[in-house]
Amino acid sequence: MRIVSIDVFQKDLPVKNGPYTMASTQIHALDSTVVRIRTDSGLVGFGETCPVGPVYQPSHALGARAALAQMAPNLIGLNALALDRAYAAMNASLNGHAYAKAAIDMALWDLQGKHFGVRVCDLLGGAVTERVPSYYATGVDEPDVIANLAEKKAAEGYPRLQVKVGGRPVEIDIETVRKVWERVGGKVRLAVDGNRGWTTRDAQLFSSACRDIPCILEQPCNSLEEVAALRGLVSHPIFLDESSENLGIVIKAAGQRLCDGFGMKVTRIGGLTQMRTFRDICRVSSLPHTCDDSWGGDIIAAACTHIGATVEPHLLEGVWLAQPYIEGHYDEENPVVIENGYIPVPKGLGLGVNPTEENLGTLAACYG
Ligand code: 0XW
Ligand code: MG
Repeated sequence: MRIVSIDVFQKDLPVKNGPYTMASTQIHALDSTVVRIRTDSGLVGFGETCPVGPVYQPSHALGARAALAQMAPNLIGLNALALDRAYAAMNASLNGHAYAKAAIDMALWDLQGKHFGVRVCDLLGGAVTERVPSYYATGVDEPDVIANLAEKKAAEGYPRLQVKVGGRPVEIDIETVRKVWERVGGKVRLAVDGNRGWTTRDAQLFSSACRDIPCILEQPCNSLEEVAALRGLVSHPIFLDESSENLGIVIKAAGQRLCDGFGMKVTRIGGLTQMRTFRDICRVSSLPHTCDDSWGGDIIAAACTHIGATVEPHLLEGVWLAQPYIEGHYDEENPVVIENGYIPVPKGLGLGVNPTEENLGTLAACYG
């Protein structure tokens, strides 16, 4: 099955009730990139990458499409089933830019599933559940606003909540998490995500002020070194998110026990091929983790859900989807949705999401 063409689409994803506020950025609308790979067998595969603005991570929407322009011509004619060979061709065309390679990788997994007549979760080792636990991430806002939202989301059935902090005095973050815990304590699992916004001083102040609240601290500070410096100084477990940029860092962090888990993004790590390796490193290291992306539509949502479905339940912290913050779906017959805090695994072959032409956005480039 040979790759005959690669189409790249630009898709706007406005934030419902936006903006979405994190420690260092406010998000009003997302610029997503959808990839469609056609093959000589007639099968078509879809992938997506959607940086959550240009500040969250070293990735941005225009960069994704420029990287695809660099790589796509060198993929035409390759065997779509030989994923590692295709990945090698991407690496030979462009150094880095894992988040752009992820869109191609995702589309190839989709094609492989369709070719063999199975779902992507089957290719990845098999689903341990058909209902994957999700979590809801609040933005940064006033303590009472976040406490009300947390109570509402816990009542909807989410088994885990992530409260965003950072970018303001840590005393307000402490008040926010205290108020959240008063409302939802014992009902949900709690993560407190600094999105790199705290100093090590802030993290220590928070941890001692909230010693009685069982929560994990996700990417509290900017760098891996700052986060590692907190080990032994704070009483809460620490997860890496933004700092876990590639498998090399994951291996180092797991081997040297620099963290207690990860908030992982499928596109940041380079797609489902890398995500499978990441999952296995975490399994042998007994490290819990999420299977998320920074943002994205149904294609990314399906990819996160398929890999999340294959993680041993005691190690899966949840699969975050942008779906509650987005209007509409790419494939209205097979939407990927959160129902009472859990995501049904898509039933169709491959990723199980086949966008209609009118939902793909604007055709930005064609290769092949
Ligand atoms: C909550 N998320 C998965 C979505 C936002 O893009 C940020 C991210 C995170 O955990 O940092
Ligand atoms: Mg995070």
